Amino acid sequence: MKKFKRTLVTTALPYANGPIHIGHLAGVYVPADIYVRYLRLKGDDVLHVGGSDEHGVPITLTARKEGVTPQDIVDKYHKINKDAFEEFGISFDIYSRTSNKIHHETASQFFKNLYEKGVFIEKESEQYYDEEVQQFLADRYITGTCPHCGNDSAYGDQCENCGTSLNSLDLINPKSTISGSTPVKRQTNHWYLPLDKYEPFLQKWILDEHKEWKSNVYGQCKSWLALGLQPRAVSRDLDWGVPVPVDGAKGKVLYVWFDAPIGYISATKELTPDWEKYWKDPESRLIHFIGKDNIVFHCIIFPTMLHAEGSFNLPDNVPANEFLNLENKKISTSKNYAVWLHEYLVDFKDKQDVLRYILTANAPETKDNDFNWKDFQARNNNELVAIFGNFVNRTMVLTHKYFEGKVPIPSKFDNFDNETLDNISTIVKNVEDALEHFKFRDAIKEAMNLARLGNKYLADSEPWKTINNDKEKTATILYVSLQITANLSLLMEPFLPFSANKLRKMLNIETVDWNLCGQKEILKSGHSIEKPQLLFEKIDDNPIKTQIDKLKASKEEEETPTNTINPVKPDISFDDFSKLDIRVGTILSAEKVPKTKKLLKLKIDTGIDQRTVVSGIAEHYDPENIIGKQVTILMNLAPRNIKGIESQGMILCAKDKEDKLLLVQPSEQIIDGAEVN
Ligand code: B3M
Ligand code: ZN
Repeated sequence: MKKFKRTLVTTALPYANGPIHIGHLAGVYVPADIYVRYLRLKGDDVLHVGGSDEHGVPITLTARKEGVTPQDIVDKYHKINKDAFEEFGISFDIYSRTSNKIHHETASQFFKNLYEKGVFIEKESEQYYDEEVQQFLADRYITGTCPHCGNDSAYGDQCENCGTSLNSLDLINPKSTISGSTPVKRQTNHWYLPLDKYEPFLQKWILDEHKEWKSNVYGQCKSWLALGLQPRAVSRDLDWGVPVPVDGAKGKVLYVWFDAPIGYISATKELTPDWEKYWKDPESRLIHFIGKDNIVFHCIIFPTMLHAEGSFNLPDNVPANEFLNLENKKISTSKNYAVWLHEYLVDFKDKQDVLRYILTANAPETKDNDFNWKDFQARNNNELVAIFGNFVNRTMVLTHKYFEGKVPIPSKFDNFDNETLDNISTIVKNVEDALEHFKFRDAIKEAMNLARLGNKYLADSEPWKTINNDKEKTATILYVSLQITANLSLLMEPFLPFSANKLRKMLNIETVDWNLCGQKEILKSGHSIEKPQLLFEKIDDNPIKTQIDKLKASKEEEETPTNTINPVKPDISFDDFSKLDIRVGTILSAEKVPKTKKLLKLKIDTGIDQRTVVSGIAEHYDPENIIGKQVTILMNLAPRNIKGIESQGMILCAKDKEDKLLLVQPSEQIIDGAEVN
C-alpha cells in the first residue's frame, strides 16, 4: 500500500431538511469517526470535514409546504444536526454548510474554471414551465399520470407506485404542484458535463487502478461503466442554490450534486489556510465516507469534475456502506419511520457509546442490515455490560480490595499469564488490520475480544481464591488484568470514546496514544487507580418497549388517512395551557401572498395592536370575503418569517373531514383583545 503523509476524510453532507437518523450514522458517520479517531490517535495528520447540504429541490419543497423560506429550513436542521453530531461524539474538524459565502464562491469558481476550459456542452431542451408563477418546474414540482402503470400521482422524475424513473415530459396530464395549473413546454438552456468523454479515464482509474475498493463499490462502478455514461446537466432552473456564474444565466443555479461535493473543498478552505496541501499534494490521501445511494456521485461524477479541473487529487478510497433497515422495514424520513439521533440522545442520555457499539457491530458493510431494539438491548446487556464492563469492574474492585488501589508488583508469571500478555498485541494488530481495510465490524469484534480475553483470564485464574494462600500470584494476576484494562482504555477510544475516556480517568492514564496499544506494561507497579464506576448499565424492558411502541405508532400514523379524528394528545398542566395567549381580533385587510397557493397575508386588529399574520387559508377563504370578520389569534407564538413576511401570531382554525379549514370565531360580536381561556 502506498504511504501517504496526510489524510483528508470527508463524510457525505446530509441534506439540511430533516434530522439525522441511525441509518446515516451506521452508513457514514460512525465508521468515518472511528477511522479518523484511530488515525489521530496514531499521530497521523488527518482532517475530517463535513457539513450540511443546503441546496436542492427537496429543501425548496419542504419550505413551500411549511410556508417558510428555504433558508429557514436549512438554518433549523443545520443546527439540529450539528448539535446532535457533536453530542454523539462525531469528531469533525469542521461542520460547515453549503449556503455559506465561501462555498458559493468556491463552487462558482470551480464551475468557471471548467467553463473556461471548455469542458461543458451547452444544450437547449424542452422543459415544463408554469406560466402562472412564471418559473420552470423541477421534476419534483410536477405530478401527473404515470405512462407505465396509470398511477395518477407520479412525480416528474419517478413513479413511486411502479418504481420507474420518468422523464417529466412523458407524464400524462401533468400539473404544477406550485399553482395546480397545467404547465407548458418551453425551451431552456443548460450546461452538461460530458461524462461519456471521460469513460476511458474512468475505466482505467477505477477498474484497473482501484481493484482494492470494497466489492459493493467497485461492482456498482463497473456496472455504471458497462451501461455507458451520458452527459449530465449541471445546472437547473431554480431560484435556490449557487447561481450559474455565466452571462445570461439568470434564474439558473448549479445542480445540487455539482455544488455539494465541492462543499468538501469549501469546508477545508474555511478550516485552514493550508487547505491546498490536503487537496492537491500527491502525498495527501482523500477518502469519502458515504452511503450506497451516493456512489455514482463520488466515484464517477465528482472525480470527473476533479480530473477535468486538473489540480486536485482524486479519491483514494470510497468505503461506501449499504443500508440499515429498522425492525425489518426501510427507514423513511418522509414517513417519520426512523430512530432520530436527537431523540435518542434525550431518550438514552449518556448512552452514546451503546448506540455507537451496536451500529458498528451490526454495520451494513457488505449488505443491507437490520437494527432492532431487542438486539440493541441484548448487545448492551450481554456484551457491553457482561463482558467489557464486568471485566473492568472486577479488576478494579479487586485491586482496591487486595492492593489498596495500586498496581501490584508481579513476580510469579506462568505460561498462562505470559500467553495472555502476548495475546494483547496480537489482538491490537488484528484491530489495526481491520481498521486499515475499513472493516469496522471486524475491528470492533476484535477489540471486544480483548475484553473477552480479560474476562476469561480472570475467571480461569481466580484471584479471589489465590488471595487466600498466594498473594504474589494474586498480584501477578491483577497486574496482568490491569494491563489488559489499560489497553482497552486506548483500544476502545475510536469506537467508544466516552467510555474509553471515562476508563482512562479511572485508571489515571493521561497519555492518549495508540502507539501504547499492545504494550505489556502501560501501567507501572505502584501506579494508583481511582475507585471504579460502572462503564455501562443494564437496559431493562421498559425503555425498549417505549421505543418499539413509538415505531408502531409512526407505522399506524402512516396507515391512517389524514382526515380522520386524531386521538387525544397526552395531558398537559394548567400552567402549560395558561402560557398560551389567545385573543379575539378583527381582520382589517387580507391579500394573497404572491407565488403561493395557500397563504393569505392578514392584518389583524387585536385590541392591543395591529399585526400581520400569514395564514394558510387561501384555498378556503377569498380575501375580500373575510375582511371585518372576528377571529381568534394565538398572540405569543414566536414570530416566524414566512415567504419573506414576518408573521406575528397564528389564526386558529378547525379542519373538517375534507381537510377544509374553518376559522374559529366567537359566537357573538365581542370586543377585540378579549382573552380566550
Ligand atoms: N446530500 C445526499 C444525501 O444526503 C447528499 C449528499 C451530498 S454529499 C456531497 O444522501
Ligand atoms: Zn407507475
